Amino acid sequence: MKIGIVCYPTYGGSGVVATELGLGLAKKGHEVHFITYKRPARLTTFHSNVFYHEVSTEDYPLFEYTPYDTALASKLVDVVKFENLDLLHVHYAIPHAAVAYMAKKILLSEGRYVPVITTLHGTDITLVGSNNAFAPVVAFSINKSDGVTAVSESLKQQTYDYFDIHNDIRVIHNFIDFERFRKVNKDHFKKAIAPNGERILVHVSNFRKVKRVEDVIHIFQKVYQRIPSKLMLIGDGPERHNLEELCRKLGLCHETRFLGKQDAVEELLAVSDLFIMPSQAESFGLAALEAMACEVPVISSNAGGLPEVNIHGKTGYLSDVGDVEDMARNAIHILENDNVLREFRTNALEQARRFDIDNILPQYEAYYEEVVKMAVY
Ligand code: GMT
Repeated sequence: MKIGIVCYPTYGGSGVVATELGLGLAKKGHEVHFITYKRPARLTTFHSNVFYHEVSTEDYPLFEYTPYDTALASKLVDVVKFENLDLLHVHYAIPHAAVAYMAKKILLSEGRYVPVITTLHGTDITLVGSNNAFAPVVAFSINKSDGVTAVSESLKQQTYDYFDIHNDIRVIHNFIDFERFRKVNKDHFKKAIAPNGERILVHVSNFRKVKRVEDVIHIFQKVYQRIPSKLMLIGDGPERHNLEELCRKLGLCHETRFLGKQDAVEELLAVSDLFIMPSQAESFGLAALEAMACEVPVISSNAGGLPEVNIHGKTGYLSDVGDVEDMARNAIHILENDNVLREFRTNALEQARRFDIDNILPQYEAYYEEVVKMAVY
């Protein structure tokens, strides 16, 4: 198949999933065309059947805001026609689903039909999408998509709860590539970070308010009072300054490392003992799955789709959002005993295997076939 993928090119989860999906499809022989404003962060090497089409916008004195949506719609029309695409798969509803609908209508007016599949990722529904500024367009474009997928059962349900949706939503969970995410020996890293054999706790995110990274630091403080340990904070974002301040206030600077955005996050996960994800909202929690694939148990909130990934008492523990006492207690339980930690590590890997890319990718391929077949002109 010739597939056009529209996504945000950044390190965020939706862009990562879209890029890894595209690369996986290309490996299986499909021709994949990424259409976005910058080369996707995870598209780092050459693949013979992967193409990248950059959307460029024109600045004009009249525009206070550059009309990216219009430029993207025009690009989609151009690429679908020129590359003869069979399908457009857009990731993150805003603005991609609405823009794809516009492109589809333009193409239809020229006698060319292209089906559109929209994948909902989370904040496009739960935070941004449900905002009045976007809600009518989000609902409309979901209803007008030829196929809709959500990355968890929870997100599917929330979409039906927030909007008047009369389209079917297919759940296709996020996935993991075990060729990349697996526990490898990185003892030199471990020695550098925890020279006295301390336990290593880790958090990876975009440091937005929704991630509640301050809870990570409070949990770490309680763990540190009981068990010699270190904290690695990976990623960057708007809360970073406040978090650094908090570490200073709590006297945890020497035990905490802010590592910024990391490309080879799997190498740091490989030396970690516990992953912390106390999010306010989380449709799936891809970062937690990546940790589990590297045999790292997870302490998380029970928000959104997290219970579909992290199994309470088996791969880690779930607590109510904001209950740092409970999260710290559970973290200590896992970390203070080698045998317990070993068992949680094994379970985490076993659960992660359910989301192996080799199991999930065929679900997308089958869905593509289904949507293309039932296409209504
Ligand atoms: O987590 C973020 O803030 C980034 C966001 C995105 O859309 O880039 O992630 C969402 O999509 C990921 C991939 O499907 C999910 O694993 C994340 O759980 C989801 N984030 C939220 O729901 C907050």
